Amino acid sequence: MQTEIAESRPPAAFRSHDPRLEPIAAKVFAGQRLDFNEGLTLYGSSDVLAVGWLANHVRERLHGDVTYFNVNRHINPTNVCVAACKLCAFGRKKGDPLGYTMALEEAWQTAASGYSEAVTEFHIVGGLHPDLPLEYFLDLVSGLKQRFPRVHIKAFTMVEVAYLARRAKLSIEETLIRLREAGVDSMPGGGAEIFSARVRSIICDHKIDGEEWLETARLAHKLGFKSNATMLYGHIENDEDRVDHLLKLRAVQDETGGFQTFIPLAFHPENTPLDHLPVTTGLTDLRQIAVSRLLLDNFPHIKAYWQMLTPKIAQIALRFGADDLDGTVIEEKIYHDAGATTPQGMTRKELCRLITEAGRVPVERDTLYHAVTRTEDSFTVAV
Ligand code: V47
Repeated sequence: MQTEIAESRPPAAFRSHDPRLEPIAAKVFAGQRLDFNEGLTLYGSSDVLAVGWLANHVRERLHGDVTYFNVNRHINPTNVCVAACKLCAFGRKKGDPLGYTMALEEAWQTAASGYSEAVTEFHIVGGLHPDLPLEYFLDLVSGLKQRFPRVHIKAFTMVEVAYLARRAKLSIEETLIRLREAGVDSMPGGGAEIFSARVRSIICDHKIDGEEWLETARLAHKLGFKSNATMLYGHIENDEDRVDHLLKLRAVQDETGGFQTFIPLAFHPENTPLDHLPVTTGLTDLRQIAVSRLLLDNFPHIKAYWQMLTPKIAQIALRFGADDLDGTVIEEKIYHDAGATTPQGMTRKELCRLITEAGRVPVERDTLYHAVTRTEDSFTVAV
């Protein structure tokens, strides 16, 4: 899936005060795959702008100025969770007064609130509830499909799928098939965190391990689902853990081609047991976007999730390798419980302004990256 490139020498515009970037630049211009040590060099280089320049080169080779966004709505049906991940400020134990679980009718009403004909995607994730059976989630999804037949349902992380399968005593494949029959169209990228067993055992030891996350994604892709992938960074991981994570995703993508978008997620420590850790800085976030673009040569898209990065950093990320800003979101809970101060949603107009002022061309997409064309009161999707 790597791109075919004719050039083999860095264009004259590439300049860096870090000589270690020169052989990497030559490989990037020749369309060659970067290896583990080169990944470490990109993380360790003092020349973040040159790393960003290279990532921008790849981004423009793939997408020109086109920058994607969508009109979506997040739905989090429950925050009750059997896991007690140190990274998380969202989950609550059963019986906690701050725990909530939506009745189905309530979840459908949530989907409808703030809904307009413009919404093309519901993004649904939640806690690992100890009592809700698979049928609750099947009914939730099929009820949404009945009420909003044109809306794409991107639902349940690999962690949730594996948990639902275990509780229902079904295989992962059988669970995925049941979810698809109910109306799930694709899967979001959450729950991947960082695959390193050492780090995972500290920040999310109740979750499936990295190999299981990757295997669940593999099975989903083999059944024809598209999905995204994430990486949580900026906590206790090191550069080796980050490169390892990215190369493991790249290897699965070589096998399946099922990942659409990679979304690096900066850790927000507030209200988590890790609240003594500092928040990531702007340059760390931008470097992470850039290294992701450079190492994940077989991922079509890199998303700068504005809710997490802030709109200002997400806009700059469009010049550091990102080609997607995510969407209108409408109501975000996971980051806001962890102290995010960004707005909970953004309008199409605001997203387009961020993109245009970055010198890029906004293209509204559906979840599968088909362009959406709108007239005053309807939209069509170019398939
Ligand atoms: O899985 C949880 C992360 C993820 C915190 O697929 C935290 O299009 C930072 O996956 N600080 C959920 N991160 C969000 C997610 C996502 C977001 C946008 C788009 C897509 C997509 C997926 O958020 C979780 C976890 O990795 N998370 N708590 C925290 N305190």
